[in-house]
Amino acid sequence: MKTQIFIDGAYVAPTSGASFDAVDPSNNTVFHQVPRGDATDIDKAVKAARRAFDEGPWPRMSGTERAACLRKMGDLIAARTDALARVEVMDNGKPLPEAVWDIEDTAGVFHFYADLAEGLDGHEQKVPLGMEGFTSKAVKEPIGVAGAIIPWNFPLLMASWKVAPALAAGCCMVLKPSELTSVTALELGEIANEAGLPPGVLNIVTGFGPEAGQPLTEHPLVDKLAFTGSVPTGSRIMATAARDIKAVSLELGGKSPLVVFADTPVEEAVEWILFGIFWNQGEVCSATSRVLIEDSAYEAVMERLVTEARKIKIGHGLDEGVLLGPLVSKSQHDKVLDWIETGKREARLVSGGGIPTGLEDGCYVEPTIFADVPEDATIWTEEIFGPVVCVKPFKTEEEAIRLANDTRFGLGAAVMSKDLERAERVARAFRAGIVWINCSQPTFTEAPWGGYKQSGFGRELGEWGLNNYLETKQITTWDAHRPW
Ligand code: TXE
Repeated sequence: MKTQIFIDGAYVAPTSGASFDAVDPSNNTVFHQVPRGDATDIDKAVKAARRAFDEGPWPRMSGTERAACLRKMGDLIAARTDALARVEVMDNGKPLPEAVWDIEDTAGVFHFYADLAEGLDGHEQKVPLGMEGFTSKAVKEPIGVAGAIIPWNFPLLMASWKVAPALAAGCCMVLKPSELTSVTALELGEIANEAGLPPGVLNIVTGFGPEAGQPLTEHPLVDKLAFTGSVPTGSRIMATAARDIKAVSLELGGKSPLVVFADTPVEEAVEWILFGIFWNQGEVCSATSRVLIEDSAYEAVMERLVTEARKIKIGHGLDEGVLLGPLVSKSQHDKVLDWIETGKREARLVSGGGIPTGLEDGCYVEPTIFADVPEDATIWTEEIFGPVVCVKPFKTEEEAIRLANDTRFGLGAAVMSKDLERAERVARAFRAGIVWINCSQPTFTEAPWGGYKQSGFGRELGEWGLNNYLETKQITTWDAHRPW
């Protein structure tokens, strides 16, 4: 585990010499010291990235050359899967099998963007013009120096969603991981060096939001900011970026609905509700936190949901068979428990709602289900970001769509029905960027990811993720031999 930040291809102590605690949320003990970067370190990192972009080889290499490096990074991450996953369990709390998925996915993201980098070679689009004597084409170029600020729910995976496409595009980057889960991100420096990434292309500065994140958003040499996190921080970043017109992409929170029609087999509905909200402790931006069930199926689905939720094994992420680990931190734990208290006043608690017996030393919360939640209840409208689901019956398709869309968020939405025409109709009616039919949450590196409304803008993953880091340039030529 690294104890220094990574700037210009080397691990260096932060200027202040200070560090902060990495805390294991399963027992609230400190397991590591993370370097506490600040504005001075961010300035050094941004200047290193700027030099690497303006003078270094990276943006001038062919996509195929960059791809070789990205592919190697993917291979090196894959080779360290077990070690990185175990650190992720300690830092974030998630169960080991889920941490292993994260790391495998992270390696996959680097491999995917290696392929897309190759695709950039020779990529130019002829633009037909309405005037003779001129020819025009559009070419893609890297946007420049990118600053990435990421959250704590999928620590290394969230880094890869930004680092891999940025590097594939030819950008240079400064990455600021979440102060709650910085440990695996710091390993990326060593991996980058082993893969032969030129110095300065990737820089990693750990630290707190106001101390390290804010200066990155304010730095005049940064061209583009990519952020995943809360709405208030996203709003602040957008406002800061507006000062000198930096490009921004934001992936913010959600309050994602799942609409279950009565023709869905009860077991299938329950399986996807459980996965949708209790996977990763519910600390998922697209988590199925609101469930709408057609009233004729409401009782049956609720009964099975409660029965199955009570069977979920809660415990340390490294223990066999555990499906629900602790929440990421004491403050997130307190926040979720506060929401549950609010929920008890606003709706009917039908399962969970407390700290599991015997696990009082960690940040554990029982899988919690609220039923008959009124549409003006704050637990129905606000993101809780924990293992808490709100359920409500509906009568008609129109009502389900209205309730599903009645939110300031628009990240995920899901519908379950054996009538695929209806499912498709509802999917199209959702005002959300990611829509699932007959499932909820599966995420694919190839497919666009991002939100409508206050869930942000810009799309990550797939070719859309690459476009976030590309400029489009028009090159128009006058054929001097032809009349003007
Ligand atoms: O988020 P923040 P927090 C939601 C979720 C959660 C809540 C708060 O509801 O309970 O947000 O989590 C950096 N300038 N999501 O406090 O503050 C910070 O250091 C620049 C949803 O962790 O948004 C971290 O790296 N950067 C979400 C990152 O922003 C700043 C995932 C996220 O922190 C900054 C996480 C500043 N002024 C939380 N202040 C999702 N969409 O998946 C903080 N940061």
